[in-house]
Amino acid sequence: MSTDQTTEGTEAPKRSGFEGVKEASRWLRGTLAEELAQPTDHFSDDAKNLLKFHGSYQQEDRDARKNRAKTGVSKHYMCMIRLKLPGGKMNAQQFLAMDALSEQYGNSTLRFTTRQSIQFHYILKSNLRATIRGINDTLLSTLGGCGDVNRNVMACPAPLGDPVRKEMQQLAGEIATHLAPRSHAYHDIWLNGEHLSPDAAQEEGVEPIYGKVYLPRKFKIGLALPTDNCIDVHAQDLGFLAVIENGRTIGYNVLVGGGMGRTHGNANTFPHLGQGICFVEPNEVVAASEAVIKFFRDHGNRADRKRARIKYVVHDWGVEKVREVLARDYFGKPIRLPRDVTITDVDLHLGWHPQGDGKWFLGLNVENGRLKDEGSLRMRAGVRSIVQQFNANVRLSGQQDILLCDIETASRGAIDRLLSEHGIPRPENLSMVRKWSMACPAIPTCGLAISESERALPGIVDALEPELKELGLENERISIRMTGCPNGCARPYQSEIGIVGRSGDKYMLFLGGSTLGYRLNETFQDLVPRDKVIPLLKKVLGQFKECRTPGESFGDYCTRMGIEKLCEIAGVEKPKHGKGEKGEPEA
Ligand code: SRM
Ligand code: SF4
Repeated sequence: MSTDQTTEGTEAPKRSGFEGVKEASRWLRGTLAEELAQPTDHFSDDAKNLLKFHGSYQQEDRDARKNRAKTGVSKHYMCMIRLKLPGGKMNAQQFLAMDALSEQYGNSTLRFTTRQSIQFHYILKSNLRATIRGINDTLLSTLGGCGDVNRNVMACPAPLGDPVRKEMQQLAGEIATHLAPRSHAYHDIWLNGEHLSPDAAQEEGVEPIYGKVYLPRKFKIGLALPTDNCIDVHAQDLGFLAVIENGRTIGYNVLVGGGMGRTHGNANTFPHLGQGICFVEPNEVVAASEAVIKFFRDHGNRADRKRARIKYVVHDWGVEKVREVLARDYFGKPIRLPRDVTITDVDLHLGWHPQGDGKWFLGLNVENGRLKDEGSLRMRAGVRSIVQQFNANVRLSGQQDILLCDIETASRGAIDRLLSEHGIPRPENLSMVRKWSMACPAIPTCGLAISESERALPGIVDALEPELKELGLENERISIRMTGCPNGCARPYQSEIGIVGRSGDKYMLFLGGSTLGYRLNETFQDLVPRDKVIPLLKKVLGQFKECRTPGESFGDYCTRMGIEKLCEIAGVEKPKHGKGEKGEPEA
């Protein structure tokens, strides 16, 4: 036990207020239906929190806030809607329907997320039901997109037809179905009692996996290959890392306890990498998911939502105890230890690739996941044309990009021309650093944002590109991830350069992660004004160029040097680690 807030104790601490709201919600109903029927522009606090389980967040247009406040007008309320899209997979018709819905009810953009899903922004409360119905009309769903349940299940999206990926993609769907909430509330509220699946038709009142109070907090699952960790398996609450022999998956190492979120100034919150607990065979994956979820349901912290993720149970108990309790109480049989597996690569899946079935897929970089038309870059219109004309099925990656799939060889030329007509750059013409960058939405939609992110990172990359070129580092794979607050939605604590909103236009800089996702970075500097980020990085990159060992990556170099030395190189003071600001717990 290393912190003062252990996840077990003799006397149960008082449950957080939201636990009572969930329990009294009549299986996620609360007052949602009544409030939807009222001609108001926003929900009450309790309804707002239950709304998350249905895949939507109530937000406020933060750009409009100042002017509205000046003129005495109240907040501009609106909703974000998040799909549940296992493995990021949808067909051409579904994609086109999402695109049309964003035009009809949203802000004419689609936001591809870091978990292979889609978010709609700027949906008015009065349009919420119509949008969710529209989504369900295409047989997609938002149920469990957010809330204290299992979230979108990730799996490598590449449609390569190899048995390893095929199985992972299928398992992603099976896990998602198995762990979906069974309450009828979603169908009753949004679809007027229509039942889409046999699961939904089960007896009311039965949540056999979650129980009445659902989980203590969100829960995230992902499956990855050691040769292509494009979903950041160590960031998942529950990660399955394939163990492959002779081109086939013989089983999966089960990693438990990954997560990024931390709170500035709170040492009891920190990012944490998933730890190897056991090995399971492919046919045990769904049962193992249920077992770990139930373990979390019973042992997660229900008193303090800031410390409620499964990573804190793993950290506080240690791997041995988690393994023992899981085996005894949840697997009901002895656990096999994880195998030796090393992650060796990550593929962004950009550019043209043969699928292995005579067809092709084209991976396109969507900067920070925002599919929009802006100036001469008409990415949204271009993607829509390709999907429409060539019936391209769609997959989204965990790096916020889009894969257009199942394309005939004969169509490639016409598609390349469409890219040019819409000003869409070929991935091979984009800089490495832009391809390996990600930012979260932050301002104006995210209520938790302290600083800009999605709107700031393109400018930072613009400034970094010429510096890297001057240093001859333009072909180096350097991942840069930015978030508007420490919650870590773009997984910044795993990247080689992490930029995290700290206070207005000032950021914390982190260095030393790995593009492969198995190492956390460390705080390099705190409270860095946005315009000082590049000058600071430039000094370190210059030394990297001079002093790296052959083939050494920027992240490995920073780790080898250590933060103290990097600060010396940059001519700045070593950061004083405030509580929880080191990227690792202090205790
Ligand atoms: Fe996230 C909350 C956006 C992936 C950690 N996240 C939020 C909210 C809903 C803000 C809120 O609670 O009011 C953000 C909505 C912003 C907006 O305007 O749209 C938000 N998170 C996102 C997305 C859209 C970022 C993106 O750039 O794509 C991602 C949606 C994923 C999806 O499709 O399901 C997203 N969020 C993540 C990830 C990455 C991942 O899961 O691989 C993380 C880090 C991993 C983890 O969970 O620890 C992440 N989001 C958080 C946290 C911190 C949780 C914690 O344990 O402390 C919050 C805050 C919270 O839950 O209280 C949060
Ligand atoms: Fe919002 Fe923070 Fe997540 Fe960015 S990291 S979307 S600012 S919660």
